[in-house]
Amino acid sequence: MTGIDYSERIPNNVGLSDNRRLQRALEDWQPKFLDWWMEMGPHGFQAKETYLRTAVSVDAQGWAQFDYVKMPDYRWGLFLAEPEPGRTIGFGDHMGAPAWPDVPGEYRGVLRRLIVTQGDTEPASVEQQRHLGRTCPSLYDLRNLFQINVEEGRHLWAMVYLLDAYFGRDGREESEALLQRRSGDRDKPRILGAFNEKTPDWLSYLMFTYFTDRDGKYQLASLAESGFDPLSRTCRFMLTEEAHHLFVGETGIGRVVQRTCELMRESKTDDVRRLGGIDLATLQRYINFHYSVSLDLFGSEISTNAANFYTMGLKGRFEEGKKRDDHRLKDATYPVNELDRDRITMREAPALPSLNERLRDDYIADCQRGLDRWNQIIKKHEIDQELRLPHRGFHRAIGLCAELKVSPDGRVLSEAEWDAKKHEWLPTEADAQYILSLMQPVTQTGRFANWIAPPARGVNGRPIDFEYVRLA
Ligand code: BYC
Repeated sequence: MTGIDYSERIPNNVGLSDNRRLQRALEDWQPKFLDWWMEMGPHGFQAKETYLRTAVSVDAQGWAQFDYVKMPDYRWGLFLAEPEPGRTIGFGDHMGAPAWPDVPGEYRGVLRRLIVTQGDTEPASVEQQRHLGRTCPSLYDLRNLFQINVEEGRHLWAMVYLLDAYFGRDGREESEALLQRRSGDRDKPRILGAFNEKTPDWLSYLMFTYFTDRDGKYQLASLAESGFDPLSRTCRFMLTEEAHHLFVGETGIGRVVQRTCELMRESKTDDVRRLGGIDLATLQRYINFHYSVSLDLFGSEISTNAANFYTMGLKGRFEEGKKRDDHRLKDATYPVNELDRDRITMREAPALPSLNERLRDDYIADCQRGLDRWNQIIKKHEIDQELRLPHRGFHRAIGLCAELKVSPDGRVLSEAEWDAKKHEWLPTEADAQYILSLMQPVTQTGRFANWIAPPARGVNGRPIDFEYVRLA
């Protein structure tokens, strides 16, 4: 069961050939997916051979195989993690009951919406990143971008499988709609805010893979706890792929910080723009932006939706199994933000409707770990500056702070105060123009753009100067 059957038109480890109805539905969807990929996938590189990894089995040992592939020939398919024999539901009203092999009728609508929301982000991110290839800082980075793009495409397959296999005609309609919405399109936008923002340059992309892909990690981990077993198994396998996306973000920003520090040391100035680098102040503004739009992805501090998802056994907490409480949370409380006139304070709120905030807290602590590592790089260069996460209320569009103007250090401001300062805190038009001016493609093997340091090592034991994408 762990091996993936590549002799079939749709590679899978779900026994697709035994389910003719599902096979037909997915074979009908496959060419539409490919049309979408050709129209909205990486622009200008579809015919180039890229050194990509493909899943060959879903167990912990060596699930990946690396080889040159043209992206449209990538074998997108359906992969579920191994079933856990005797798995029971770990939280909510059905705690202790056997995990559901099928959708419980009464939760059908809610579950479908959760799966559609998750599924919608996957093609959205590919659309956001489709023009980056032509300004790549190196072949190594170009390859990593394409790896992420094909895997986001596969994550779309993962959600479409659930919709087609378990939600009948409604599911098939949702699968079609996932290919019809477009990131940033005013008439048919993607569902969540951050997935309609632009990713116009490589700094934005690295920030996106650090901050926004990390939301993916926390949402997928919560869905991996689901009582609906096929969703749990799908998400467990997706998480193994997600790790690489987070690696690209963390090491990518780390390499930018490294290069900035080298330039600062060489020239004894903070103003590394003169030398074609990205100054720490600009990096801080990009962090502020991407972190705040990613915080919005967790929903409101107080959410009856979140409470219902949990009580119904559909979406758990991060690492639910490791928590030492009753896993029902009917009487528990959790600290959330509150507005006390013009100050943001904390209060204990009922734990169930606070679950979005709790997941956001786990996410924030994880984000901070990367910043600590980047700050270590700065310190190693004996530079007395630090990158910081802004206050959680800063620049928010969802939840308690959506109507407020909050400074990075957490003060509630008047409109006038905000307007006077926002250019110091968020990327400006001039920042964006400067970053765009740096986006000159570097495509010789082993060469890197001046604004980013080379990585510590290559992919899959290959050297840094390996021909990761064959452009000739
Ligand atoms: N933008 O009760 P509330 C990833 C809506 S990333 C626009 O607080 P809830 C990836 C909300 O839908 C992970 N609308 O929200 C990363 C609700 O509308 P309805 C994606 C928003 O439901 C990089 C209303 O506001 N996965 O995988 O508790 C690359 C009230 O909100 C937003 C998931 O998100 C927003 N930001 O929580 C590739 C997991 N936030 O229902 C991939 C599945 C809220 O009143 N989704 N709204 O019409 C969920 O668990 C939940 O839907 C959310 C929202 C956590 C997103």
